[in-house]
Amino acid sequence: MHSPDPELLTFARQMRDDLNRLTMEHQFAVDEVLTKVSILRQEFLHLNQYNPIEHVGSRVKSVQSILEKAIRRNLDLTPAAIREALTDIAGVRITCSFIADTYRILETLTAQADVKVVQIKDYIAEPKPNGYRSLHAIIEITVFLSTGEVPVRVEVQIRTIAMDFWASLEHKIYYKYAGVVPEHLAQSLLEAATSAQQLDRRMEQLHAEVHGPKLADDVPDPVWDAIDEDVLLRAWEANRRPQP
Ligand code: 0O2
Repeated sequence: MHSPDPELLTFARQMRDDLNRLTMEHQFAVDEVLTKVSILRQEFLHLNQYNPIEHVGSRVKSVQSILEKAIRRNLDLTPAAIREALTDIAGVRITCSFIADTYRILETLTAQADVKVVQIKDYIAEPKPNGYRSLHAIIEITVFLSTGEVPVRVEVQIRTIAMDFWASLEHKIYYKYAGVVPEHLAQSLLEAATSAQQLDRRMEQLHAEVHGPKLADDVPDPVWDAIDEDVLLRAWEANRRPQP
């Protein structure tokens, strides 16, 4: 092999560095979102003695798969064009117990002041024709680097365990048949999606029946063990005084 053009070599190094930087920035953005989700999860558990999140996963696309998608989309192969067009370089997937929890998590996450909502797609209210259900949000958050602030977009998918189970099987089937799923399998998947939806509703009803609005009364509340009585009385007095 003849030695490469030195200019091309310099360009290749620059491109590699730019793309590595792009993935690094997206990894930082994912870390920020994971911290936010972890705080929401713990706060919810603290307030309600109930954990609405079953599982949280994340991934940042590799340089290789970023380039493949950019080529598929016929994008200009520049870091700026890739950054602008690809909104799923960073992905976070949150699996919840119940449908109501998916909306609650979406609302609380997107209401945060440092989270800019770019796009929301509600495939729970309006499932895809193949039966796919999930909430998708593209959010933008700021990553603070030594070189300055960078806005970075993260795709957040929020769904129930049943929706996630269905989506992961459908994904495998879709790839096995390179996107052309035989009719009988597509039909079975659609029926399975309906069953998953019914299961979600059933589980939510059961949960409401067991816990219902009386959740707070049912849970033993060890407040008297946590605060010494003298301290409690002093705090009570202080809080009853008119505040300046
Ligand atoms: P992967 O391998 O999971 O990353 P876009 O991402 O912009 O090209 P689109 O359709 O405009 O595609 O965005 P949308 O609808 O928000 O979907 C983005 C992601 O949601 C997909 O990413 C999947 O992860 C998931 N998804 C969407 N539709 C389906 C579906 O029918 N079945 C399953 N199993 N997952 C789905 P990628 O890049 O396609 O795949």
